[in-house]
Amino acid sequence: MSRVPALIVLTVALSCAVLAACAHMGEEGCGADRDCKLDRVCEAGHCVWPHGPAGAAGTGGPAAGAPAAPLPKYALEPAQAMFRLGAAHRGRSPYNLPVTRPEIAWVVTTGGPVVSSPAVADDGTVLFASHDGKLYAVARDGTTKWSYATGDIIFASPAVAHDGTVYIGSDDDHLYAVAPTGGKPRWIFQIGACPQRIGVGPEASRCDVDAGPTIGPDGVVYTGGDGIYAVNPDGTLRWRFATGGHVASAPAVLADGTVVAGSQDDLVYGIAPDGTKRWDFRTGGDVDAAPAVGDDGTIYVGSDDRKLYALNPDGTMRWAFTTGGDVRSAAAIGNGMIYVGSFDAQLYAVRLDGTLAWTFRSGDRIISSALVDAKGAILFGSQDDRLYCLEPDGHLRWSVELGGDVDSSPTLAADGTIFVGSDDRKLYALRAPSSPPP
Ligand SMILES: [Ca+2]
Ligand SMILES: [Ca+2]
Ligand SMILES: [Ca+2]
Repeated sequence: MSRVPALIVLTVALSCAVLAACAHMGEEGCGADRDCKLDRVCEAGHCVWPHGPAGAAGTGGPAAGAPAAPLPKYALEPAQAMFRLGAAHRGRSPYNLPVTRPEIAWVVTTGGPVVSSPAVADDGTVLFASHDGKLYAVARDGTTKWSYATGDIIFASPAVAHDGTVYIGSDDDHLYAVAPTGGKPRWIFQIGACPQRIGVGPEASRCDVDAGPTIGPDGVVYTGGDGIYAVNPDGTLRWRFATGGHVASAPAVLADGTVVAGSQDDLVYGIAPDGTKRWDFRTGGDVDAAPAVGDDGTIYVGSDDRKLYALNPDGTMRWAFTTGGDVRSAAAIGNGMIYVGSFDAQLYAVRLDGTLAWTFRSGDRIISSALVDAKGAILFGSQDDRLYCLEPDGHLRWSVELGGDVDSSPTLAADGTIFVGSDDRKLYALRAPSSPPP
């Protein structure tokens, strides 16, 4: 693990942003595998099907990292403004979804698809990112407060720390800590030492920072790249755990501090707070879905082998539930149920014992992770370009058609406003007509 001095990294990144010389993100073709839908990979600027499944063997093992400095344990309430609404990734909102079909209150149009899932800060500011490489901060009325340009496209979702610092990962292989005012970087941390940070081919995407980031209860920032990373709030490396494949899965944190993340080496890893491996669990495909942790510590995680797994906190399997397609979306946990979308276009409601309660069929693949509201209603997007709201029993409450795939996971503000991104380059704010303006 090479720790490049922050000043050098900052200079390089800012040069990229200013000159736009590092950006390869045209609407046609691709700049990295992550630009490509499904399992296609980016070769010579075009999305193509690989010749066979990438079955890289796991080479997991603790890697040399900085010694872990002691941090105050649970000194603060866990942060909530991040992907899946917390480090347990339950996707459970304390607020209520609109009872009637919401209307579009405003949109922010960016320069690329918005796959990133928005986060709402304490002051109501909406943070999200776009394939145009920028992190955006938008006020409650829809006006853009600031944006911050990274050096490549962004799939990741922002996470907001207690002091307002916004963390975002970019396919330029860096994790950024951006100040809440003015969008200036507090620090920039390079993930891995991939020889090609930006551009085409597997080497350019292996160190992409497209997982999370996740803020642990102690403020440590967890993300992925060519392994699983723990970064201290001051921007220094806490530890790195090497994996046998790219980590695109946002790490989740168990109550005892165990960090759980999946990898394209087909394994789910449980990593102790000191960065050493506690266990791993082998699935039959890439694990690009973020794990979610139930109230009893059960870990729910999907795999490209079409299954949703329930693992005990020690990494042993409790059950596996088979869907009809790849499971890339994170499971939502609420109302005594597990909700997960699949590439077979269905959202599954699975009981805690692994039996099926019901399914809802959308018109295309589901990558978007569902949100469960305070009363058990469910919200998710589909590649049929719709955002769906379901009653707790699985019946449709309403749906809204947007302008492109909805791979972004929607989030919900206290006033009932929904925020979600779409491949039509827009971030949407949706609000029921009866709701008062913010
Ligand atoms: Ca990259
Ligand atoms: Ca694999
Ligand atoms: Ca579509």
